[in-house]
Amino acid sequence: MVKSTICELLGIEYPVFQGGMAWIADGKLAAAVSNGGGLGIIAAGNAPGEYVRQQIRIARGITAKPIGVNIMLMSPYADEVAQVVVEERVPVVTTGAGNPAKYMQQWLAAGIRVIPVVASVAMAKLMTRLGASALIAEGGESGGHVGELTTMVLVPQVCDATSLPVLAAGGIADGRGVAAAFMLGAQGVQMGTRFLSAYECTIHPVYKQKILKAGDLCTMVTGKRLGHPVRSLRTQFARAYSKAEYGGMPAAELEQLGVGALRRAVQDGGSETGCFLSGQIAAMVKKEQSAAEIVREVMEEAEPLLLGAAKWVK
Ligand code: TUI
Repeated sequence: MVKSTICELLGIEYPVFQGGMAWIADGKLAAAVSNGGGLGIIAAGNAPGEYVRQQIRIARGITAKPIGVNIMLMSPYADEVAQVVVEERVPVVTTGAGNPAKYMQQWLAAGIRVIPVVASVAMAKLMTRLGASALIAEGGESGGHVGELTTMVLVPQVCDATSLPVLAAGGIADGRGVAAAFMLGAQGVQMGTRFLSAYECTIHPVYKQKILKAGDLCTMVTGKRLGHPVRSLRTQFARAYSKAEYGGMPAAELEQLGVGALRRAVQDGGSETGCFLSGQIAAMVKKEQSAAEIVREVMEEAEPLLLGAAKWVK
C-alpha cells in the first residue's frame, strides 16, 4: 500500500486527486472518486456560486468522504464561489489558472485546506508563505490551461522550493507515472484525462470516444497569443482556431471564437465547434472503468515499481 503525508493530511486512502475539470468534474464524478479512496474535486470552472453549491450537495448525498472544490481564478464568479466553499464547509479547495492570494485568509480562517496549482517556483514559494497545506505542481503535458514547464522539470524544482507536500500533475495516467512522480519528490498525483473514461464521468459519448481513440500526437496548444494557452485534442475546431490565431485575427474576435467551446465539447460533442480539453497522455487511456477502479489500479501498479526501484542500486 502506497501511503504518504497527503493521505494523513486529508484523511484519504490513496494519494490521488481527480483534477477539477471545468464543465466535467461535477458532484457525481467527485463523489465516485472520493468513494474510491482518492480525493474527488468539483470544478467550479466558469459557473456561478449556486451551481457549485448544488454540486457540493449532490456529492454529499453520494459520499461521506472528503471532497474538494477547484476554483478557476479567471472565472467572473470566482469571488462568489470563494464564499460558497466557506458557507458549505468544504474541507479542501484547489485553485487554478491564477494567484489565489486574495482569498487565502478567508479560507484559512474557515479551516479550509488550500492546495493551489502552481506552474512556477515563484508561485510555489508565495503559496507556501501564504499558508497553503500542499501544492499541485502541474506541467504543460496536462489538458486545459497550461504553464511553460513540463512535469519532469517543474516537480523537483517545486519540491526543492517548499517544505509542503507536493502533488504532481500533467502527463500521469498509470502506475508508472505515479511511481515517477514519487521519484521526483512528489507525495501524490492529480489526474484529469484518465478520469474522462470513468463510467461516472458524464461527458458526451463522442468526447469519451475521442479520448479512447487518441494517439500520441493527438493534442495541441492554442490561445498563446491571448495569454491563456490551452491544451486540447487536435480537432477541426482547434486547427481552425490556431489558423485564426496565427493568421492575425484581432484578439477580440479570437476571444469570441472560444466562448462556449468547452461547454459545446462536453454537452454536444461537436468537433467543428467544441474544444475538447485533454492532456498529452490521452493515448494511454484505453478503457472505460469506474472511478474507484482507476484510483485503485494506478496505485496497485505503482507499488511494485516503487518496491522494485532498489534493483538498480548495485
Ligand atoms: O487551471 C488549470 N486548467 C484549466 S482552467 C480551464 S478553464 C479555462 N477556460 C478558458 C480559458 C482558460 C481556462 C481549463 N483548464 N490548471 C491549473 C493551472 N494553473 N495550470 C497552470 C496554472 C497557473 C498558471 C499561472 C497557476 C498560477 C499561475 O500564476 C500566474 C500568476 O502569476 O498569477
